[in-house]
Amino acid sequence: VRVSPLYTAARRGSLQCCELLLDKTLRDRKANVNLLNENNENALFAILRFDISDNVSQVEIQKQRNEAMQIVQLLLDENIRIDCINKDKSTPLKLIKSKFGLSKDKSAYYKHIEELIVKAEKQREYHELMIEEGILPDIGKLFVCGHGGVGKTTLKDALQRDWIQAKITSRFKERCPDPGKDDYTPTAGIDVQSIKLPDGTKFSVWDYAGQAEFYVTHTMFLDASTATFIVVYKIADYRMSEEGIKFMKPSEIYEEQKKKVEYWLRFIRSTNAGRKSEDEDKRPHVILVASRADWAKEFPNEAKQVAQTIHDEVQETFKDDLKILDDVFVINCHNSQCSDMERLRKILKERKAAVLK
Ligand SMILES: Nc1nc2c(ncn2[C@@H]2O[C@H](COP(=O)(O)OP(=O)(O)OP(=O)(O)O)[C@@H](O)[C@H]2O)c(=O)[nH]1
Ligand SMILES: [Mg+2]
Repeated sequence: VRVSPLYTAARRGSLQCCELLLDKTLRDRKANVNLLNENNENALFAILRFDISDNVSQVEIQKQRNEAMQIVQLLLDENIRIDCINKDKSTPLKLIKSKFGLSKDKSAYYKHIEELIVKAEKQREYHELMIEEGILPDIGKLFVCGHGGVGKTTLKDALQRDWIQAKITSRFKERCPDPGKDDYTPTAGIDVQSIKLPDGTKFSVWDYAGQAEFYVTHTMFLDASTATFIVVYKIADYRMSEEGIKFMKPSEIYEEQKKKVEYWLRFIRSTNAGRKSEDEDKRPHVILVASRADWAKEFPNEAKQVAQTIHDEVQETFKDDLKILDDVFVINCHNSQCSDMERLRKILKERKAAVLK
């Protein structure tokens, strides 16, 4: 029977053996991660077929599961084929699904593995897209960053709506949720989409999930000198406490929001390491957008002031690496026809024209 050492090691759940076989210093003597066994299964199937005995202690079970998950991640990092089809016409993901009927505990374990695989799959799709996008130089690139739930996807949608669409969709898209009512479906990974502003100007928008720094590689910002980054943060917020919802004014969350903005600016800067430019125009251009303007409508001056302060402070901190535009935006991301949204569109268009030149 033809079985590769890696398959056997994974089948037995031996993390140490898998690591040895895939050790980078082995170079071309390293195990081939995609070798198949007689049933056309690669090592990803093998680790899914690794059975942990029920007759050992809980601690031991947990330890073995942890190791198994590390093996899965190791194989994924080595670019193992996720779409491998065995003789029964099954794939690793299908095999996992067949395990969901098991005990609660076991299905949680397989769900975890499924998550790892799906995440890797997304990451790979995204890399492919990146390569395709690389040959579309005529479209301005827009990267929308910011923590989860700040309003990136909402903003991206609103930018595209003209007044007719705004009217048609006003009952749901233009309506903004109250504090505590803003639950939503988070963007998974990165959503790359080609959008058109109402006047027809096109952009390819890279809408990140709040957690997307995990997906980002340095190569994606190779042409950051021509890209535009929008960093979104909240100008007002709320906390859930035992007494209910506690509303937070701009001045109360200023420190926290500034930290978040700085986090993304550092992130943008770090992915551009080594691309420092003396020429200010060649630095990554960043637009700061504060969302949830509607929640701060009782303190419009405070909101403007806090946004301006955050802007001025980070502009100073990052002045050698990033070009943070002078414009300050405090926006309700649902309101596609407000004057700040219109001003944002105008800035984006100018930026694109400048890049094309
Ligand atoms: N009131 C109000 N709600 C907003 C605003 N912007 C976004 N929201 C709400 O906030 C929630 C999250 O918005 P999204 O645009 O999906 O957030 P996101 O930044 O894309 O989140 P991730 O994809 O998880 O990173 C949704 O319920 C939106 O309706 C705003 O300006 N005002
Ligand atoms: Mg989103």
